[in-house]
Amino acid sequence: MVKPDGVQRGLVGEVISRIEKRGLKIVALRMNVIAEATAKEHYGEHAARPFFPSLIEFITSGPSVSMVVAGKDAIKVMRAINGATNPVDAAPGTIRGDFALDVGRNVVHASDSPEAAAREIAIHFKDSEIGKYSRVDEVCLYE
Ligand code: YYY
Ligand code: MG
Repeated sequence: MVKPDGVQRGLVGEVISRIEKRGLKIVALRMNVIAEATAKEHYGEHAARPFFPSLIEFITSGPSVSMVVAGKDAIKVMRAINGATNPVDAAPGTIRGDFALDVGRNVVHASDSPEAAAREIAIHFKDSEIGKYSRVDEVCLYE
């Protein structure tokens, strides 16, 4: 997900470009303003944390871009592309390490496990919205 700060800062293309160039396949994509109830469900694991109210306020403050990304080790690779949660600790070359400074404005979200990915995808997309296709470069990307 490109969060509202990423959209406002014109980073949607940059994020998508990094995902595509890495070889990961975007199989669903939408821009919308996430509803408060949806945001609370998405970040449910953090409900008791002190930053939860501001996180929900921020994530619903404007349009974000949600995606489903597929490919070899997609979850691990996506987390690595994004970088550490706190951008101050994120390595240069990662999205957060290149474009962010504040943990509350860290540009992107990615699921952190297969279970989380299944849960989060179901929150944001219907099955029928997820495309099934091959990219022509898959013959070069994969051994
Ligand atoms: O999965 P990831 O986004 O890298 O971090 P989480 O620990 O799941 O936290 C979700 C989200 O909450 C984080 O991207 C920013 C925000 N947040 C915060 O504002 N302040 C913190 N101390 C920790 C997290
Ligand atoms: Mg997380």
